[in-house]
Amino acid sequence: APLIQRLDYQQPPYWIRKVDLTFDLDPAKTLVTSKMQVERNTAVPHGPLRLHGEELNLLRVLINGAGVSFRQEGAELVIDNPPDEDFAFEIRNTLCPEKNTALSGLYTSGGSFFTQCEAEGFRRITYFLDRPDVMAVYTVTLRADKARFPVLLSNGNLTRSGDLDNGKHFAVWDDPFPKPSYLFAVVAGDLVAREQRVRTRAGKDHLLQVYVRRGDLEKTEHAMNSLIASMVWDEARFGLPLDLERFMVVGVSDFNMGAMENKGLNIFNTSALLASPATATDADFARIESIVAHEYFHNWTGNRVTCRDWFQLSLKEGLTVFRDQEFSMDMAGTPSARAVCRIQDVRQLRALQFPEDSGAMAHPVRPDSYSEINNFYTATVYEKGSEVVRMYQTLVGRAGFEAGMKLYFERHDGQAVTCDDFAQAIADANPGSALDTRLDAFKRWYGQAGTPRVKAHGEHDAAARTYTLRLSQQTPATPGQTDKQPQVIPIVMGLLDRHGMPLPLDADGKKEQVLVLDQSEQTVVFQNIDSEPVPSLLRGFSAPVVLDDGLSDAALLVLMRHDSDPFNRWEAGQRLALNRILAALRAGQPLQLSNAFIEAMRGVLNHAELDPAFKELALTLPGESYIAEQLDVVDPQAIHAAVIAAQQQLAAALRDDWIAAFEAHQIAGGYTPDPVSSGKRALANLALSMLVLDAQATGDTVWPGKAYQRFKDASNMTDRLGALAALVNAGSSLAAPALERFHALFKDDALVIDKWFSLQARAPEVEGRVFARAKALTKHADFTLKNPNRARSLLASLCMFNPAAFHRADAAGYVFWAEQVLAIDAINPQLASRIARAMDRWAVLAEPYRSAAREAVARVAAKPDLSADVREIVERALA
Ligand code: BAL
Ligand code: ZN
Repeated sequence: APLIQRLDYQQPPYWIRKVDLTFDLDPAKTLVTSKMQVERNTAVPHGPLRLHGEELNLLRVLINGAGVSFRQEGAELVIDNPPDEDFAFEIRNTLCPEKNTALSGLYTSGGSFFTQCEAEGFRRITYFLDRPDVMAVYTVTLRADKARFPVLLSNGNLTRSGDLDNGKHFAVWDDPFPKPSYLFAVVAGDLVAREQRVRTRAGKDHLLQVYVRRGDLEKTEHAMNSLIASMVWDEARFGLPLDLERFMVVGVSDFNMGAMENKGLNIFNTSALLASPATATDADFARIESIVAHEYFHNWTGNRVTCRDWFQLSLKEGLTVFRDQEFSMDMAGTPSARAVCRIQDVRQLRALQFPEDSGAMAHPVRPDSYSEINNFYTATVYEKGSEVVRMYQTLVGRAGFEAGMKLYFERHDGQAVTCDDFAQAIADANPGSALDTRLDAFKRWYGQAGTPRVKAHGEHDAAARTYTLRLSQQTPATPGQTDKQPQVIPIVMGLLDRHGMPLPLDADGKKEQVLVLDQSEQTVVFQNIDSEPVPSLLRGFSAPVVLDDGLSDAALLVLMRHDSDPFNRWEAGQRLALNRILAALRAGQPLQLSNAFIEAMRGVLNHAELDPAFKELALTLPGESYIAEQLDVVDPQAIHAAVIAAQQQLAAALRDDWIAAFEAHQIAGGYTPDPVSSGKRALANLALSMLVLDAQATGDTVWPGKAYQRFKDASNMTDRLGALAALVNAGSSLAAPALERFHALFKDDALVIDKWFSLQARAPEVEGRVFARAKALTKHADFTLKNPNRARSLLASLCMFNPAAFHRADAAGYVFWAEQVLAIDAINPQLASRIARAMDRWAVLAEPYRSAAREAVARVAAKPDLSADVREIVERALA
């Protein structure tokens, strides 16, 4: 597949302004008639009309009602000499939705029709200028068998519907907003809806609907509540109302992504939509709330203002992730609950984006080239992109950012624009700001890949009563980018005295400020500092960088106990743990936690004021992939052994405290997924897992028994899965009967069975048993590669989230990976290329893993008929 370059962008030679689509829906052979109004784009040289199309049967092509000569060139339909004047263009083609296992374009799932058009799925429905800068108004007529497909949905408003001959019926949908083809959607099937009418601030009435399969209706209440909360929030925070009379959300079990923001007709993976206390965990409830919000927020950031080309993907994704993260924080409420959200987001960034930024697939937030755009729906474009948006807000302030957003919509509503347009709007709304004065340098965040390393070193001069902070930055080389320029890095900071009291930073007595690091090296001097302070830098994780402040354990303990910034309190504890783990790994010695660390953790666990949710995060050790990020040569087995040793020591040393914590955080009464209750459940579950782990070491049978009982009696999935995980992760002999029971209880609930697979594939490895079990599970009657959730629940869990089970000295993990990637690639290239990314960082592995991993990647790359998706991943890995 050709490499597409960002700088090659050109406007299309034609615009399609209006589309009238008719679907005769049949799973085996759907007929599509597309009538378009086409207009020559006089801004670019005259040229042929080239339409994208894939896996289509072309029946006829008419221009102004008459046949026309055309060529098919690769996947393109080419008309060499279209008229100069506006013309009517008609295409007829058929396609086979039931054979569409790639789940891109129009496909069937559970007997109903669904679409996924982002990024380039529309060309699998009909021939089109399938690019986001071609925006058209759509009218869609759907015709189908009424008994099998009673519900017929598309974007916009339902304008007509009725019965036809032969048991068929039809519906006509009009979407008044011009949109790119990637936002087009169709749903047809036997679905039911939860409905809610709402009135916005402006007094407009709207109908909200959540469509699901019969039987799932009672699992849609949380999604509906989340949708309403999202509407209220977007109006209150950014002044952005719902612009449609009807807003529909539909669930589908077979879906490559989490969800999709099609105009007025969002389509959701059921895993991001359905929740009940009995079947979904607190984490599921939180994830659903944030994804419903994310898709809803796209209506403005993505749909009303869209991307000029796919290189600008972060324009909508980074911004919309930022918006959903802000929403989740505002929903969480208290400062402590907000901090918990922030910590979770940063953990996610470090676990997924940091490794991406230092691996074979490292790319800028705005990539420079791609061969398959689906490969760039990444943690960098999404999560790092969100951090970039957060830095704008940090540099111009919250009110300044809101003014910038307002200007962005004033300038660009209805347009397809670039990241530069967004940056310019925020800067222009804040003249003279720290952003405006450094805009070009700030935009390096869009162009430079790699996570910047920031070093800080402070010196106190007792005689001069000054504290001099020397900051430096360096961004490591990434594939194709060797020389990096300094980034603009906002560092929110404060200084504490050694008792933890905040020190004034200037004559006004300010206790916190934003330092803007924009040079390779910079020095800041603080006056009137009587004694050696403890710097608290990068508060709230104010920039996506790795900070090395060289702080001693004693200084970290001061921060952990006293920092006014809860994020940095958490971070200090993580750093203490990380320092121990890294020291043991570097020395090749067994890990031994210090007493100071253990006592600090005891202090957190028993703290009278800290929230349980915060305690749970503080007492959870850094993840194995984040630890790997700190090392030049990665031995997954050694990292795993160090983490397990640390857990066991923490489990044993705090045993009585874990018991107290477990008992103190039981909840009486019904289940609600609010932050306070979920924090209590999270801490109780952590305590239980520690107690079962410790019991495994001491031979105690009481706590495994209690865990089993709790597993059986649990009134909600969070507690049930928590107890099951405690047994499975500790390797208890009660794990097997509990797993069996769990499967029997939930055998008819696919989303819960996904958890069952995932839990087993993510269990801490002991002597190859977890790998063997995961491999055996591919033969389980419930396992299939055709359903992305199911495939990921086993394969991504093992290959991407269980390094110690996957990276084996005998290379069996890599052989397994290669087999699965090839098998999935024949069915669903997008899914296969996700799993393929398990090998992104083979080059940093220690031997013997490194050579064996490379060999497996090379074996996949040697297959001649790979999809463009997987080919790009493995070739970048080998480059
Ligand atoms: N636009 C793809 C799915 C999402 O990010 O919402
Ligand atoms: Zn999105």
